[in-house]
Formats: sequence, structure tokens, C-alpha cells
Amino acid sequence: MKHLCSYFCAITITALLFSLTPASADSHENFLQCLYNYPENTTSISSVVYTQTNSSYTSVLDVSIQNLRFFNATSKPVVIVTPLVVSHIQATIICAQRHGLQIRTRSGGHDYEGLSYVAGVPFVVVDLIKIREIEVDVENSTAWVQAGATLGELYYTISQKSKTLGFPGGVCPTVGVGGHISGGGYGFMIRKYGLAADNVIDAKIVDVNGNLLDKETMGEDLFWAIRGGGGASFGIVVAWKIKLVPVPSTVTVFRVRRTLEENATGIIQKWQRGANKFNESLTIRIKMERVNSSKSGNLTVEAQFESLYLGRVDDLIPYMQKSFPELGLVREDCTEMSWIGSILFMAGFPNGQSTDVLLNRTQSDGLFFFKAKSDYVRDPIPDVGLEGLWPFLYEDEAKDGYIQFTPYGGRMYEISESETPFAHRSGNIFHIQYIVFWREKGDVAAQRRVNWIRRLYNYTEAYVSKSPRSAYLNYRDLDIGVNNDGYTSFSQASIWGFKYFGNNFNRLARVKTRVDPRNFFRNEQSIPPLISQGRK
Ligand SMILES: Cc1cc2nc3c(=O)[nH]c(=O)nc-3n(C[C@H](O)[C@H](O)[C@H](O)COP(=O)(O)OP(=O)(O)OC[C@H]3O[C@@H](n4cnc5c(N)ncnc54)[C@H](O)[C@@H]3O)c2cc1C
Ligand SMILES: *[C@@H]1O[C@H](CO)[C@@H](O)[C@H](O)[C@H]1NC(C)=O
Ligand SMILES: *[C@@H]1O[C@H](CO)[C@@H](O)[C@H](O)[C@H]1NC(C)=O
Ligand SMILES: *[C@@H]1O[C@H](CO)[C@@H](O)[C@H](O)[C@H]1NC(C)=O
Ligand SMILES: *[C@@H]1O[C@H](CO)[C@@H](O)[C@H](O)[C@H]1NC(C)=O
Ligand SMILES: *[C@@H]1O[C@H](CO)[C@@H](O)[C@H](O)[C@H]1NC(C)=O
Ligand SMILES: *[C@@H]1O[C@H](CO)[C@@H](O)[C@H](O)[C@H]1NC(C)=O
Ligand SMILES: *[C@@H]1O[C@H](CO)[C@@H](O)[C@H](O)[C@H]1NC(C)=O
Ligand SMILES: *[C@@H]1O[C@H](CO)[C@@H](O)[C@H](O)[C@H]1NC(C)=O
Ligand SMILES: *[C@@H]1O[C@H](CO)[C@@H](O)[C@H](O)[C@H]1NC(C)=O
Ligand SMILES: CC(=O)N[C@H]1CO[C@H](CO)[C@@H](O)[C@@H]1O
Repeated sequence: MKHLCSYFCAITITALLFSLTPASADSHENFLQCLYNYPENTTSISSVVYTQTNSSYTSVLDVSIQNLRFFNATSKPVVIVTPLVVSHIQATIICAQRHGLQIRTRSGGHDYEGLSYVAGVPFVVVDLIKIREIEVDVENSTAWVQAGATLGELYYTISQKSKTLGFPGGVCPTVGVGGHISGGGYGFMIRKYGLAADNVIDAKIVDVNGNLLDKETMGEDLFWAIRGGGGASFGIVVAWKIKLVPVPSTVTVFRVRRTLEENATGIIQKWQRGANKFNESLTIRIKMERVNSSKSGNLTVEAQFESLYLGRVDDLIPYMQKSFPELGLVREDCTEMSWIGSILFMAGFPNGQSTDVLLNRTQSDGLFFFKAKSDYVRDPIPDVGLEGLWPFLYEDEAKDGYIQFTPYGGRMYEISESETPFAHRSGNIFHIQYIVFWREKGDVAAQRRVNWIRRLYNYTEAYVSKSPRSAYLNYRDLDIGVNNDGYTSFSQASIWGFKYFGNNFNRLARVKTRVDPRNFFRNEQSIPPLISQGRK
């Protein structure tokens, strides 16, 4: 670990006096000078610093934007830094404080509300796109993965080294491990192995003082906080050490579709009562969207039952006949493949697609505008509740929207609520995501979709978790509450904080108070220190 103290102490007093002052154009220049004068790697950092006048600025900013809603945001960073080494991160953290700029850290850029690259104050984006090495240790079933790597890069690299190791993370290969793992992270192995964050065994983070810390030096509480509490409130995560999990060399997948005419509602009813109790090697997720009925041509709802089974089809079919006969699964619906093949299947790639597509950081379907929300369900939704949902999907706004149910149970019930900041464990039967996509530009088009999803969310209130109504941090939703601009009080943050973290929110605030008492790392939904902070 580098000792930056002499440099940092020299500026601490200035930072204290000026860090709360809005930045001016002059201070941008001063910020750059500070970076270039930083004790280490002063020459190499200039090759990764982009100001708004740089011809590459726009492409560097846009390359990781995953939601068109924030594509032409008016509040762009004054500078983008794409660090090559840890000292570039340290320099940026120190100099940004000294010159009154906030930091937004970006790994994969999938934040649903664009918080990793949009801010209403003068700010710097630290984009970790060049910090993305992955080292797999097959002998010990572990890997070090740097924060700027994507899930696709991680899964690909694991599969190159072993056919019987995997990692229980999310489904979309372009998602960055920096945001994903620090916010929880789940995919089709959630019932067997829990969340991505549940499988972290060490981490490296640069804190507000510019110190590079690992599990030993950061302390138990900070190591706890960044495994589900979101990294952005605490520092810049550089790398995770993760536990790889055993997967069979052959797994089985299926995706079967049932419309309302084919008794989808009845089958979902049965699923709600069984899916969290099935063998934990089996995860069956449901995606509901509208389709034209093949019988009448009228709109109907189709439920897609998508599943990964960590075993062979010969075992799955009799198990399904016994446990979930209502779905009517037959052998022809199923495909046996490698675990990495299942990653491609779930990500929607056609059969026979080469694995190296996982290294491509561009979304294969292109970009959309989107807005999403999440919920947790503790008691089965009655028929009348489901039947009231379907008309929402018939509305025009829902043309490219869907509702997704992910079952809990298995490993998720074995981990206590307080073991990590992610509190949504036992008691939850399943998790819901509502999402709507559109391609039409403009505020009117956006407002229609946002209104639709808000009405839908209002409708489901009666059927989901209450007091507080829980939400998943990685499906970030600013509708559930935000910090006041530039001023973060615990009571204001409590409005959204208990929804994401349950009672763990209190402990997160205590960790924040210890590691970043002056609240440098802040955003619309950052954890507040217990003492009120900010300008004013
Ligand atoms: C298409 C798509 C599919 C998805 N699929 C899944 C899924 O299957 N399962 C699931 O659980 N989630 C899924 N998500 C949600 C995803 O997990 C979150 O959006 C996640 O936060 C994205 O991480 P990122 O690094 O790509 O995003 P970013 O936008 O880069 O970051 C997200 C947040 O984390 C902070 N952050 C990022 N990197 C760091 C770092 N190194 N140190 C500190 N803070 C950091 C950012 O500042 C921001 O607040 C999906 C999202 C999208 C858009
Ligand atoms: C910024 O722009 C200048 C001139 O346009 C160029 O020489 C420099 O390399 C650019 N910086 C980066 C990081 O690309
Ligand atoms: C962004 O702005 C450009 C230039 O005005 C425009 O051509 C483009 O369509 C806009 N994109 C989005 C997603 O709004
Ligand atoms: C496995 O871990 C042990 C103990 O940390 C270490 O000594 C060994 O080098 C590791 N194996 C590999 C292949 O890195
Ligand atoms: C629909 O599913 C329910 C619950 O699984 C079942 O009881 C009912 O018999 C099914 N109806 C039809 C018409 O198949
Ligand atoms: C669950 O399925 C796995 C894989 O087929 C099997 O090894 C295990 O015994 C099953 N567990 C139970 C409790 O049935
Ligand atoms: C469904 O029907 C509508 C109206 O006839 C048509 O515009 C639409 O393209 C159809 N959708 C699909 C997926 O076939
Ligand atoms: C299709 O919808 C129309 C209009 O709602 C309705 O009159 C008709 O009966 C429906 N057809 C079928 C086969 O359900
Ligand atoms: C990556 O994927 C995008 C979208 O599918 C495609 O246009 C592009 O050609 C791919 N890039 C490479 C290097 O394969
Ligand atoms: C929310 O739902 C309630 C009934 O559940 C209804 O009375 C109210 O009008 C709805 N609000 C909005 C904004 O749709
Ligand atoms: C001490 C230190 O971090 N040196 C790094 C400076 O930057 C180059 C790459 O530009 C690295 O290779 C060095 O390790």
C-alpha cells in the first residue's frame, strides 16, 4: 500500500475549507493541475484524462451508457478519468476533494437511474473500463476480478479455465461487477448459492483519504457494507476476490410459454406456492408480457417459465412431474448444455453462439429508454390480484414492458437478514421486477411510460411487502425517495434507505460515519453519515 499521507495532509485543511464550495471553471483547471502534479504516474495520467474539449470526450462518456433516458443529459461531467492503475484513482479522489468536484464512479454503466455518470453538480466520472483484469485460481476455486470487468468477461474467463466452476451473478453479460456485486447481484443460481455479494471473500477499495484498503485493513464493518450496500457511498472498489462455485459439467435449461388461454394464471398460482420450496438446484423464473393470441388474434398475456437446473434432464422430468405437473414440462422443452452455455441461453443468444460474444460490451439488442421498479412478495398474490395485473399489460405503454418473478428459498433463506446489507431473505417468496422499454424520443413518450409503471406499482401495493415496501438497490428507483440536493440527512435518507436495506440501513449509516464522515462520496441515494452534512 502506498503511503499518501504527506501529500494528503498538505491539502487536508484546504479540502476542509473549500470542498463544500461549488467548483468554478478555474477550479477545473486547478483540478487538472493537481492530477498532473500528483506524486506518482504524473505522465501516464494525462493520457486518460478527458475534458469537454477533448475530441474523445463524448465517445468515452457515451460508450457505457445503458439507458437512453440519460444519453443526452445536460449535466455532464467536467472531466472523465479512465484510470489505468490504482494511483490514478487515488489522485482523482484527492484532487476532486481539493477542488470542489464530486465523483461518480462507473464500472459497467447499468445504473437504472444513470447515477454513475449524471449529477446535478460539477463532477468527475471515474470510469473503470480499463481496470478489468480477471485472475482465476482453479485450484482454490477463487478469482480476483477488477471492478471494471463485466459479468460476461468474468463468466467467459472462468469457463476458459474450468467446466465445473461458475459464479452466481446476474444474467446480462454487459453488467459491470463494480456496481453489480456491491449492490447484491443475482441470477439463475440464486437458490443454490445466493447473491454474487454472498460469494465475496476479499475486496480492494480506495477510501476518501486515498488509501488502498483490503479486507484486513478496511475493517469488518466496511467489508460488510460494500457487499450489498452499494459501493458508491463508501469509496471506489478496485477489485473483488470471489469464491467460485461448483457447477455440473452438464446442466439443463428450458423456456416454456403459457398464455392466459393455456391457464397461465393457474400455473402461476401453483408456482407461487412451490417455486421457493423446490430443490435448490432448480430456479424457475417467470416473465410475463403481452402477446397476440394465436387462437383469437386478440391480446393475451404470456408467462415464460425460464429455468436453469443444475443437473440432467433425466432427473428433472420426473422431479417436475412430481412437484410442478401443472406446467406440463416435457423432455422436448429442455436442453442439456454446459454451464457457460446456459449463460448464453439465458442472455438470449441463439443456440450455437460462440462464447466470446460474452466479451462484447455492447448490448446485442441495442439501446432503449427504460424505467423499472421492484418489489418483494411475502404471501401468494390471489387470483383476483393477478387478474387485475393483466390489463396493465394490454395498455399501449406496455408494448415493450414485462413483469418478472424470481423465486427465493434455498440459500437465500439460510443467510440471516443482517449478515450482509441485503436484507430481503427469509419470509420473501419471490422478487418482482417491473420494467418498461421504449424507443420513441422525447419527454412526452417518456412521461407516458413512467406514468404507466407508477400506476402499475400503485396497483400492486396491496399484494407486496409493507412497512416498509421493500426494493432492490440494483434496480435503482429514484421514485422511492432521494436525498436533498447537496444535503444528506439521515431522516430524509430513511425514506428510501429502509426500503432497500431494512434495519441494515442503521448500520450502513454508522459505517458511513466512520469511513466518510464529511460525506464526500454522495449522490441522490447515497448512505448518509449520522451527522448532517453538505453545503448550506
Ligand atoms: C440490462 C440490464 C440487466 C441487468 N440484469 C441484472 C441481473 O440479472 N441481476 C441483477 O442482480 N441485476 C441486474 N441488473 C442491475 C445491475 O446489477 C445494476 O444496475 C448494477 O448496479 C450495475 O452495475 P454496473 O457496474 O454495470 O453499473 P454502474 O452504473 O457503473 O454503477 C452502478 C452503481 O454502482 C456504483 N459503482 C460502480 N462501480 C463502482 C465501484 N467500482 N466502486 C464503487 N461504486 C461503484 C456507481 O457509482 C453506481 O452508483 C441489470 C441491469 C441492466 C441495465
Ligand atoms: C485530448 O485532446 C488532445 C487534443 O485534441 C489530444 O492530444 C489528447 O491525447 C486527448 N486526450 C486523451 C486522453 O485522449
Ligand atoms: C441526443 O442528441 C442528439 C443531438 O441533438 C440527437 O441527434 C439524438 O437523437 C439524441 N439522442 C437521444 C437518445 O435522445
Ligand atoms: C491456493 O491458495 C494457497 C493459499 O492461499 C496459495 O498458497 C496457492 O498458491 C494457491 N494456488 C494457486 C494455484 O494459486
Ligand atoms: C389451471 O391451473 C389450476 C391450478 O394449477 C388447476 O387447478 C386448474 O385445474 C387448471 N385449469 C385448467 C383448465 O387446466
Ligand atoms: C436436488 O437435486 C440435486 C441434483 O439433481 C440432487 O443431487 C439433490 O439430491 C437434490 N436434493 C434434494 C433435497 O432432493
Ligand atoms: C399483434 O397484433 C397487432 C395488431 O394486429 C400487430 O400490430 C402486432 O405487430 C402484432 N404483434 C405481434 C408480436 O405479432
Ligand atoms: C377479441 O376481442 C374483441 C374485442 O374486445 C372481442 O369482441 C372478441 O370476442 C375477442 N375474440 C375472442 C376470440 O376472444
Ligand atoms: C458487439 O456487439 C454489437 C451488437 O451486437 C455488434 O454490433 C458488434 O459488431 C460486436 N463487436 C464485436 C467486436 O464483435
Ligand atoms: C392508487 O391506487 C388506489 C387504490 O388502490 C387508488 O385509489 C388511487 O387513485 C391510485 N393512485 C394513482 C395515482 O393511480
Ligand atoms: C507506482 C505505479 O503505480 N506505477 C505505475 C504507473 O503507471 C504504469 C502504467 O501507465 C504502470 O505500469 C506502473 O506500474
